Amino acid sequence: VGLLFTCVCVSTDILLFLFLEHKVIIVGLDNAGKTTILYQFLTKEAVQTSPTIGSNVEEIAVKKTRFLVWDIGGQESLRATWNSYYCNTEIVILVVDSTDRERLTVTKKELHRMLAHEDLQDASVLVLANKQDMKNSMSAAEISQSLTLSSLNAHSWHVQACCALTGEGYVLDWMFIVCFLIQFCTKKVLYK
Ligand SMILES: Nc1nc2c(ncn2[C@@H]2O[C@H](COP(=O)(O)OP(=O)(O)OP(=O)(O)O)[C@@H](O)[C@H]2O)c(=O)[nH]1
Ligand SMILES: [Mg+2]
Repeated sequence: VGLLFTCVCVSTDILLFLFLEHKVIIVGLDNAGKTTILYQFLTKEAVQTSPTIGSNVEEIAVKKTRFLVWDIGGQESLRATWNSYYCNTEIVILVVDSTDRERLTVTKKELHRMLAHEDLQDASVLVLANKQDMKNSMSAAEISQSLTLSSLNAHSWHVQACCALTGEGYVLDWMFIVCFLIQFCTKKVLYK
């Protein structure tokens, strides 16, 4: 009976995941490439961007699953407003400029502060190590270590190297499948 109950719960979770809309926020420091990533997802092209004041929001559908994706401006003066986007967020995408070694400690501080917020307790984290086309870019492993991702015991996370200009490193379907797997296999299913 226990196994049957678990199977029913898992199936319900999968169906709910597939047919409901999910809220995603894209955060990271200014110039990390967040807006470029959002529109690369949508248009499959590198669009010309300017610094985001406030946010951009787009709905992205992957088969029947819809994601409401908020791209939030990363300038220092805007970071205090990030928390107004946290409510009901299921997936946090943190974009890192992999060439920006100097500000990685600032990113780390922002990430850990953000994940301490009660509205993000159930959110999964996808870190995109962007700008891999640039010389001297840090690897995904280096970024993972500098951000101390392994200390994120309360959150499911995954780090992925990518290049927003070419779209290399994140095939949209694949990325959301990863989000689905980390969110449901590690949290919702196992801890039910
Ligand atoms: N070489 C390279 N440049 C990139 C890449 N992704 C983004 N850029 C460039 O980085 C700059 C900043 O990109 P945006 O997408 O506007 O950055 P953002 O994170 O949205 O910045 P804010 O809106 O200020 O928070 C632009 O000139 C992009 O063309 C990448 O993968 N490689
Ligand atoms: Mg932007």
